Amino acid sequence: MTASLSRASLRGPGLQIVHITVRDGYRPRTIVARAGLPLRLVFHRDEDTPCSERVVFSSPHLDRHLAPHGATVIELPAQAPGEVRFTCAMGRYRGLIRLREEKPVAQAKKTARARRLRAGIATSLLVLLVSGSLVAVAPGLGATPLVAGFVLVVLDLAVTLGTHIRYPLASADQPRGSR
Ligand SMILES: [Cu+2]
Repeated sequence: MTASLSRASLRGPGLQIVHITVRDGYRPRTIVARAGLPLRLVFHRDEDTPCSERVVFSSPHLDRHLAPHGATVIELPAQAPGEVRFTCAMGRYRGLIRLREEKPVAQAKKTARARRLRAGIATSLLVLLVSGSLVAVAPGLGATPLVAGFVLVVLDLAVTLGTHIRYPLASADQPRGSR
């Protein structure tokens, strides 16, 4: 059983892919994909009725032949958020692709995580600098400031890296250097 709604899966940076079965209609009928990324559609046409011979897209305007009892790959270019309709030549089979922007919330979380990591590293460097200076300025204190500094740095890094490992910064589905 194929669900009537399917989310395009991400394959490495910059590629999303979805498989569609063509038989008495399209399954899934509704596809959710990310806007601004190319979308690869693999049509598996399990019939040879003339009805499903061609698939026509609303955006971009494409009209493609689908091999009977075989797979046909159709690449859609990156597009703005919105809806793309695809139908058979007669308009009897209907499918819909919803192109959505990546959730701004997820984006904001990534930015906040990056900021936390930078702040954590900056704090560590500052603590090392201060404790190092104390040793130089007040030799009477011995190595105490340095030891205390190291303990603080280790604690700080543990907290920072702990957060970082739980929510990795570089998510694989984020295309590098895209606009
Ligand atoms: Cu048709």
